[in-house]
Amino acid sequence: MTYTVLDQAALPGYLEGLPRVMEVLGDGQDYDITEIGDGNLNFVYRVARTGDRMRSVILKQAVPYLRVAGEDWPLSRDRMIYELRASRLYSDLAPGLVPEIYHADEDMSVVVMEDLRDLRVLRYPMIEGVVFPNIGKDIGRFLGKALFKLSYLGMDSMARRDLMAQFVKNEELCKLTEDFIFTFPFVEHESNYVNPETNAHATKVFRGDPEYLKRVLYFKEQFLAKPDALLHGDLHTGALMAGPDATFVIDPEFALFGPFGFEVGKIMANFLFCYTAHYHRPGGPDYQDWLLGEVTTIWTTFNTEFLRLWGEQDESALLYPGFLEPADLEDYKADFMHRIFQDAIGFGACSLARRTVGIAGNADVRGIEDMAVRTRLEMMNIDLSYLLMMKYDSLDNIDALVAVIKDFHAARKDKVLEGLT
Ligand code: ADP
Ligand code: SR1
Ligand code: MG
Repeated sequence: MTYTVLDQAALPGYLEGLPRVMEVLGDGQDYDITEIGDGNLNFVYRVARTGDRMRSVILKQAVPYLRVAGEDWPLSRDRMIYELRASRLYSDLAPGLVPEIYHADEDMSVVVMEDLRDLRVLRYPMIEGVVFPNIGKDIGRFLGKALFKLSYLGMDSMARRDLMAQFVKNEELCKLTEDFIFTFPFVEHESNYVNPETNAHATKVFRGDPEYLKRVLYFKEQFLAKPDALLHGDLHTGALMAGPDATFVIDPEFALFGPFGFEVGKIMANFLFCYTAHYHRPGGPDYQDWLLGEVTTIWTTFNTEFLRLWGEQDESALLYPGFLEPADLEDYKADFMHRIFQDAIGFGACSLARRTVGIAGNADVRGIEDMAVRTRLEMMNIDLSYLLMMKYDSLDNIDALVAVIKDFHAARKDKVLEGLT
């Protein structure tokens, strides 16, 4: 089919040609169609059978530009190819953690999928202070399964290289990450967020510090050069949908082979942003404690799941049965997980900086209307990024990380709270 942008009028005709989708939507004449996309890149519609909200699907279409920047910023539609490929893989290895795909259409850059109608994009209830009892565990399980099974530990050499070839051309989105996460926030750049005070603080704290910048460059180097596993590539709280009993991962269009720590650190950092936001948002200290507890749970669950799968695998691209004596293998595993842990902190520090001073900031803090409050919290995230980047290689376990974060906040809390209410 020749590519056309589907507007609301064209959606029924498109969907009616798809038997699986019509099974979900059922018989009837009319549809209720709403554009629900709040993302940065694509158009997303909910199509429901009029009068029956339980009969609905989500249709997502990539357009040949970067939506957040407008039609003048071209971006090829190829990103949908990678979203579809990654979605298929995740459906197989993490069923129940990703939406069911009803229809995949590479020519039209379209995916039609299960409507997670009773769930919310995690970022927004987290801003409101809603507790999700299983969130850290679900995220950790997803990370453990996906990162192990789609790595050189879980795949044989041939299958792994074949899979790498299927993702190597997701070049434009990789370039967005290289620029917008690892470069532009750390220099003066026109794409950066405009808040003169915050910007001046970033310049004072890290843009002029070669030790910090060398560390950022080291993490960019890892992102470019270390294809550990297939990553989702954009796993933040806006790419998770959650309810009291369910967690789903959406939006894997940035999928690439990259370092384990990038995936783990990015999502952990999103919980740290939210912590800062709750000096002003309604959750207060209890919610902040919960957030930090979930950071721990994400890490410990990931670590346990990853090692559980490793315990079941003795042969893969990396592994050869009997290559190490059992005790030596245990040492190797401990070193391996330790490296991922420290990398996750460094990547998390990049993420904290990027979402504070770069394009596409997190609503947690950037959505605060009172500019004086927002600026104060942004400065705090800049300082936290600096601290974690300078300390990542001296933190040996999750308790040490939590202690450093707690000390950081304890030292600043009173000053931040002055006049905040
Ligand atoms: P983008 O790639 O443009 O960032 P997303 O995949 O993040 O788009 O989707 C944008 C929004 O659409 C999400 O924030 C969410 O509100 C909604 N959405 C996406 N997928 C689903 C789904 N399967 N069920 C319900 N809502 C969804
Ligand atoms: C222009 S960069 C836009 C950002 O949105 C996506 O969600 C990614 O995080 C990307 O970095
Ligand atoms: Mg997206």
